[in-house]
Amino acid sequence: MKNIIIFIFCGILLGSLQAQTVKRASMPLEHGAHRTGPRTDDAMQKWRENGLGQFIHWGVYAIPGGHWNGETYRGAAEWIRSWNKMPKADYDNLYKQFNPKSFNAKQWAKQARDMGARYMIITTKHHDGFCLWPSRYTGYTIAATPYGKDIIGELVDAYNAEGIDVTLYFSIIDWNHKGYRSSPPKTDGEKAAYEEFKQFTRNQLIELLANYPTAKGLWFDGTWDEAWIQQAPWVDELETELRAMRPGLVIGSRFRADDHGKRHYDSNGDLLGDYDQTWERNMPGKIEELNGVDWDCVMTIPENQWGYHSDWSLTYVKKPYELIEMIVKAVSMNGNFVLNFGPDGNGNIRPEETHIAKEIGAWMKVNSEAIYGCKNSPWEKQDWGYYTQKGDNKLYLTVFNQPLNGQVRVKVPKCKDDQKVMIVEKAYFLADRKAATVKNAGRDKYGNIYYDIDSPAVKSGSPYVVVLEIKEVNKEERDNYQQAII
Ligand code: JFZ
Repeated sequence: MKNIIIFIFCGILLGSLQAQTVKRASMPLEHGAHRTGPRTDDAMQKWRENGLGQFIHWGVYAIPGGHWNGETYRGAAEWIRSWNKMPKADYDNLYKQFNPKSFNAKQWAKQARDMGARYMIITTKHHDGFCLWPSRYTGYTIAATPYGKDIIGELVDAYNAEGIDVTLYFSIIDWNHKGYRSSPPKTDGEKAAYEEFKQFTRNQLIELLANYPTAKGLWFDGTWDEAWIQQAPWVDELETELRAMRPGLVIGSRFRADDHGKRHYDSNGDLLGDYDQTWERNMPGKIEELNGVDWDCVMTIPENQWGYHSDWSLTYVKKPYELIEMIVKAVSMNGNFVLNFGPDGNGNIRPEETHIAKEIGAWMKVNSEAIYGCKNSPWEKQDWGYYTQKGDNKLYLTVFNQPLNGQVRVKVPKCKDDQKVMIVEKAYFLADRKAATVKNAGRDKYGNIYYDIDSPAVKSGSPYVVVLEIKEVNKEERDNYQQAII
């Protein structure tokens, strides 16, 4: 089993590497991308402007929390059922104990809002098949637990009340359904069972959209099985049906394959779905790797734990500073950053996660203007940090690596119209809106202009933001502005 999992993960890894080196071709496809280029509608624009999201992995795996019978499972806690030291029957009976007494959807939602999350992705059903909503199509749901109440409903209401959009995570892999399989069905019996599984999957998805009319997106997972890949035409039809049910619905690239079994990007190199979903615990180095697509980065705080694992001492754990850098970096390359939380079996968010949420929130409170609604800037990245940009005129410099001489140097891009030059109309620190002094730092041998922003070292060591309001002006006008900024 362990080998199978390693094999699956290697396959997934290769799949995502492929997605990053897309070669464009042109061949007729029946089940390729339905669109080339990013979506332009309001719902997608809202998704794009979110910047920061929260992921929540919660299910019965939170009860063992990475341990069984005094032994520790070092893999991802939500995969503990696949561990040979945990009997399947024991796992499959955990739901009878699921009674998260401390669960408070409003508290989670408030914490997410205070962190600055604009959307939340919740595991409605992970690979084990356990449903956090009372599905009519299986008995293996929250309705059969001592808790009994609809957790997805509670979360959707609480998050929406805080102004946070909800996206429903749904695993196609379902270890609890008898018709589910990873390899393509061969015998008639297997085929019939798989057909039942497909109908079950469709029913559940329609049920989710019907039950939660405010849900903005579906985040699919577990779609790498050969059996599923071979269902491409049927999945394509299902995707169309779901989109028709919910106009504006946002679905990533991890749902269906194309005619030739290609995932994420079709055989012509066009993105399948609305955004690239390959950036799992990983980020592009440069925007050029992205082919102009929308994308999200989903990130764990420990190395690879999504569900609750009680022992984080077994793993490297990210610091708030690193996560803040990832948020800014993602937005600087037109992506959304989604940070995962794994609440425990009682419904508590662990103190380490609460601490991180608070630190990120404190930073976002001051600096979120550099995140929400921002996108990549054409200004060339420098080693002090990242540029993000709003519209054509507002540039945010988030400085992570404070220059020792206190001068944040920027390279001013040339204007397309060579009669024009780019000037800085206004410069200030986002934290206190105090003006920053901008000095002309001369030209290099290629004629590129540089400015230095006089930026006193920030004592807290916290990354800070300088705002530049920029404008293209005619060359002769430039001196007026230079006086203002020197
Ligand atoms: C999957 C799940 O197996 C995991 O438990 C978690 O829910 C995560 C969000 O999704 O794991 C993956 C899926 C895809 C890749 C890596 C791990 N990938 O593309 O590299």
